[in-house]
Amino acid sequence: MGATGMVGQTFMNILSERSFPIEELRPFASENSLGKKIELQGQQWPCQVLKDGCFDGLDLVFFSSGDDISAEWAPKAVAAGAFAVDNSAAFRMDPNTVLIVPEVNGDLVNKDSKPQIIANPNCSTIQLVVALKPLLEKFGLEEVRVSTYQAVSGAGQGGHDELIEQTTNHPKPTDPKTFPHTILFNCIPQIGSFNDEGYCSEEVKIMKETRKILGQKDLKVSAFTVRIPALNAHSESVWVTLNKSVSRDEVMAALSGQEGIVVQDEPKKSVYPLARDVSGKDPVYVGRVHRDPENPKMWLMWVVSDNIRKGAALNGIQIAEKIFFN
Ligand code: 2RA
Repeated sequence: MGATGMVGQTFMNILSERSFPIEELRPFASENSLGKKIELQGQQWPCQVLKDGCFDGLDLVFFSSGDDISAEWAPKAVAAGAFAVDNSAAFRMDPNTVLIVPEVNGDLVNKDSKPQIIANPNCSTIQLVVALKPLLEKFGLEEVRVSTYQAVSGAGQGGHDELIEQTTNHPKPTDPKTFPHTILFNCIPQIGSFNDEGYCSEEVKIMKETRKILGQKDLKVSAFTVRIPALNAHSESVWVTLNKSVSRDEVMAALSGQEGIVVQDEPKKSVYPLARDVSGKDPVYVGRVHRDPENPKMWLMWVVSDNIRKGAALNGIQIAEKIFFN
C-alpha cells in the first residue's frame, strides 16, 4: 500500500534487484493512481484501491501510506492471513507489536512466525540502532545523544520536489508547502509537530523506538532533529557513552564486524560518509569515530544511510526475507 510513493517505488526496485520470488504483486494506491501499472520482473501489475477482501490470498502486505490507513487496514491484512509489514508509526510502540531492524533484533521473527503486524521503524532510528548494536553487545551502553541532518526525501516526493523547485527558482524560491520554512539554503530544527516538553515528533520517535529495538528500556537517549537541504540520505552525529572505557581499536573492530555497517574513517584524507555518496546504497555508513576529550567512555561518530532504502523499503524487504527464507 503506497505503491506509487517514493518508498513504494524503491520497494519495487529492491524486490527486482534482489530477485525476490513473486507469484503475484498487488500494488495498492489511492484512487488517483487507478489505471497506472507497476512494472516488476517483466510483468505489468495494475494499481488497485483498498477494499473489502483486497488482501485475500496474499502472503505479505507492505504498508507505507500513513498512520490512519495502517491503523485501519493492517489488522485486516493479518485477518486475511498475511504478514503486515508496516512502515507507519501506528503500531511501533504498541507493546504487542514487534519493531524490527533485522541486523539488530531480527531474531524476533522467523519462518515459524504466524501472520501478524510487524512494525518497520522510523528511518532515522534504523540507521542509529544499526550503529549502536555492536557497541551495546560488546561494551554496554550508558547514554546516547544524537543530532540529525535529515534529507528532504524523508518527507516524501513533496519534500524532494519542493527543494528542486526552490533551487530552480532561486533567487525567488517558491513558498514552502511541505516544510514549515523555505528549505533551500536553510536548516530547519523541526521534523513533525512539537509536544509540551519542546520535542518534535521525530525526536520522540528516535528516543522511544531506540529503547524498544535495543531492548534497553532505561537507556538514556536524547535526540535533536534537523531538516537540511540534502536530497536523500540522512546523516547523524552521535555521542555514545559506553559502560566501560575501551580502546579505539576495540570500538572500530566492533563497528567493522557488524553486519550492515560499512566504516569509512580516514578524516585526515577527508574520507567519511557523505549523503550524496550514500544515496542509493544499502548499508549504514559510519565514520569520524573519536573519543570525547573529557569522558573516556564517550565516543563521537557520524552515521549516514539512505533513508528511503535502509530507512524504509529495504528494511521492510529484509524483514520479509527473515520471515520467509531465514
Ligand atoms: C522524515 N523520518 O525524515 C521522517 C520520515 N519517516 O521526515
